[in-house]
Amino acid sequence: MGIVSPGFTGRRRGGEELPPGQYVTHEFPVLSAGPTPQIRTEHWEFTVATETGETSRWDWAALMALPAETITRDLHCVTRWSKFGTEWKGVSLDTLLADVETAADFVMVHSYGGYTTNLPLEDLLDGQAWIAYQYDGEPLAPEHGGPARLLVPHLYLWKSAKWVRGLVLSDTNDLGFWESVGYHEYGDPWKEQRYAGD
Ligand SMILES: Nc1nc2c(c(=O)[nH]1)N[C@H]1C(S)=C(S)[C@@H](COP(=O)(O)O)O[C@H]1N2
Ligand SMILES: [Mo]
Repeated sequence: MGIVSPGFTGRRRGGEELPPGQYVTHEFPVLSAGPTPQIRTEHWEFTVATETGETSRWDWAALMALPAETITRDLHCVTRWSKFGTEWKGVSLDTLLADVETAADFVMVHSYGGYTTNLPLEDLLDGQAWIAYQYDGEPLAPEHGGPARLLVPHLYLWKSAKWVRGLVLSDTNDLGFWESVGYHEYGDPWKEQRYAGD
């Protein structure tokens, strides 16, 4: 038996972890479509509204009381930078949505400051998304979305809404901020779904 396992090329798992058209950066660029909102945790809340109008709320203490996970994931921005191995701490959307009754298929994510982004509800479930409040062992910096942001690392990073304030569940796939000006409604980096029609 060889010491090198089949398929291992000396790069990251067969060199397959960099999606097409991306390059690696070791920086952590800041991309914000407007000014950075300053949200104090004592004023922070996160809400989930269902398609029938039921609303669930968490204040900061309630978020902190939920079981958190530390996860390491690669980030892929549609402007072509990717950052490998970023470490986050946050609460899984599986935990937050566990008691939310819904038959909706879609979600509009809303941020403090007015940013929105849309995605299918199933992309927030099954260990794919978190409300993240620590990056690299430190409280999440305001420019990166602190006190808390959505993290959905399997989609292009514009889906990971910074300063997240809530989800609105819907039967219809309405378009968010970037999606409504021509970015792809789904945004799978492995399929290079950058713009509508890709
Ligand atoms: N609220 C909000 N969230 C946002 C954005 C934004 O402008 N406002 N930009 C998105 C885009 S395009 C990217 S690439 C990432 C950038 O996250 P970063 O600034 O932490 O690198 O945040 C996403 N989330
Ligand atoms: Mo982006």
